[in-house]
Amino acid sequence: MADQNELDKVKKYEEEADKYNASQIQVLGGLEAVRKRPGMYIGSTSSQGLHHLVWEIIDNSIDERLAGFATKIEVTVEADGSVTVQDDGRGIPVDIQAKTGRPALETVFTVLHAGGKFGGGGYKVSGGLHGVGASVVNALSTKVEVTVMRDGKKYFIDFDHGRVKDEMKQIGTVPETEHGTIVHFYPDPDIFTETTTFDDKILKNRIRELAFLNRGLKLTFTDKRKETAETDVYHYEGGIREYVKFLDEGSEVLFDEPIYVEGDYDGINVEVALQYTTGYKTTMLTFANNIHTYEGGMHEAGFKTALTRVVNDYANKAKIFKSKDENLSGEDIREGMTAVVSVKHPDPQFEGQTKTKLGNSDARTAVDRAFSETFSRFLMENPSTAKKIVEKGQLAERARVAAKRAREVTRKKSGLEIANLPGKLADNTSNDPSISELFIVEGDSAGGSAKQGRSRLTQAILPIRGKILNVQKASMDRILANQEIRTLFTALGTGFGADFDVNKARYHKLIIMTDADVDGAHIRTLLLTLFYRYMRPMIDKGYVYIARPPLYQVRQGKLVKYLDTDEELHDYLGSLQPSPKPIVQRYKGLGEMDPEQLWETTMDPENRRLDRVSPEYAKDADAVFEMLMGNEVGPRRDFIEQNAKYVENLDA
Ligand code: 28F
Repeated sequence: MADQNELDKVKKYEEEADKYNASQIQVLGGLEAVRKRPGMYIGSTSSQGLHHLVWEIIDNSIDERLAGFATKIEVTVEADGSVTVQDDGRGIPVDIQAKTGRPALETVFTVLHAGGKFGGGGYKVSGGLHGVGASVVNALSTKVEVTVMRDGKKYFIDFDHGRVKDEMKQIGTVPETEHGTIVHFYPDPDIFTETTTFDDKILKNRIRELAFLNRGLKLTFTDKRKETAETDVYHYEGGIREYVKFLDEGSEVLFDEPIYVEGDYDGINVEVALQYTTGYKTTMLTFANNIHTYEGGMHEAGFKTALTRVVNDYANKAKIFKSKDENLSGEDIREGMTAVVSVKHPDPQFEGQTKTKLGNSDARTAVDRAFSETFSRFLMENPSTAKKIVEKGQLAERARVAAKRAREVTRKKSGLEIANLPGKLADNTSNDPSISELFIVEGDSAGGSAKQGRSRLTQAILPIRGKILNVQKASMDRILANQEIRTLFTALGTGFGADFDVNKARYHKLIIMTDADVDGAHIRTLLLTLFYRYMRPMIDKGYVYIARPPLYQVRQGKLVKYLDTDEELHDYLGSLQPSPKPIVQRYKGLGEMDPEQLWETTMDPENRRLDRVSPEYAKDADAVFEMLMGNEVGPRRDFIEQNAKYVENLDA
């Protein structure tokens, strides 16, 4: 009989083997799950999801920065369209882990949730919306190559569709001063079926934002797809102070340097930078762990209440106000303000429709405490600036009250109530907003087809005539005076300006349906700008969509197929039998489709493709609009010259 010691050893060995097998199964199971439901991990497989891969890899470098090691992150789009990210951190550990018997580096890329979340110390900043990392990128790439430099040695491992191709090995030595991680990946076109092309504008914007949000961190961007590849460097010693200056570029400001506050409260790092312009536009950007919190949340609430309280307290103490009933509203105090609020929280809770609302209530207290003390001191020490801020608020209040009175009068006169919705609108019959959709359709003829082809219960149609709007010249004022735009607000039922209430929206889907040409792109830019400026909560709630009509119809006998690009058409025609002869129709516009075709291709919830408009996307449209409206002729001419490319970008 074997002694107890021997038996224990065998048992232990068996347990280890089980553990190992279990972990291997989990590996395959985990990455399979990612490939099966990519949307669960990266939001979608559209252009948005594609770019999410880059954000995940950069996030890991940022984590290494926040842990106190990386100082530089280089992002490169290679000539073949793949992406490389390199940091100068410690390098991902390469030692064999006791638990799995595998190198840590391999595990980071093959086990779901293994990477990025450093045990103890640092912030668990990575993860973003979906709490995923390197392994998700690996699961969704045909090829990933990782190079690690650590302790004077250089290691390499590569992966094929998420599986180890060549085991990790040392491939050389480097000076001890050279350390870090290089990740080179190829997104899988079988997953990203819409596009695998990275958009340099989207990449640059986010990289710049990260540079502002992580002061002192050096980020670079190189696009080797261009003949003359240049490297853009993003490096801001002033951090969000420079962000505020950047946002205020070209505007007159109230004080020399933005007010800046930084503090740590209960393990929450808080930064606020604030400036006032002499104009009316309010810009308040809030971030939690480098994620833009479009829906706001506790950090934003803390900032707003602190700002309102401190300004009112000051005005009372300084006897600018004779009594408390002169206190200004927060909205009036914020008019003309540009502010960036950034918190880094050890355990951020993201809530809301688009998971961009910070739910941690301790963030409210932290921002309030950090900001109010410094800001009230600033007001005491700069009485003339303080007076300007208070007077600006008073002016905003007077203007608001006057505008409200004027609105009430007009409303009574014109009686623009839902009871008499204008004739252009073909409303749907349901009163349930959650199933109601409003299609904003370019052109009367497409509008006519849409009205005939739609599902009456759920789909309302509002035709918009692009010509009237004349996007390139119309100012926002003129656009708002446009009858169809006013009809849109009336139909939506949300009210306007200060009265805007997203909870009153009569439709939870607002669908822009324009042609896939330059005019269509213009009108879409205009509408998105309008929504971004005047219906922001509709976008933040995820209620705004873009319909994607196809470009081609191929008919072969009874078989009908719709296609989007020349390439798809080519491939599809190649796959067909030569007879009967396939008939190809190219749609020049929505107006060319008959009601059945329009329904089938673009409106039928079973078949159609809709892109949800993200706040970033709308922000970009707003910037394009600003550019088109600007006085500089150069950019506008460039835009018109490159418009074909632009349409492609919008579609990406
Ligand atoms: C281009 C992308 O991914 N950089 C990274 C590190 C550093 C460490 C680490 C990463 C170890 C076992 C999880 C090093 N030394 N750039 C990157 N740099 N991950 S990812 O650790 C990951 C953990 O499982 C690191 C000491 N501690 C951590």
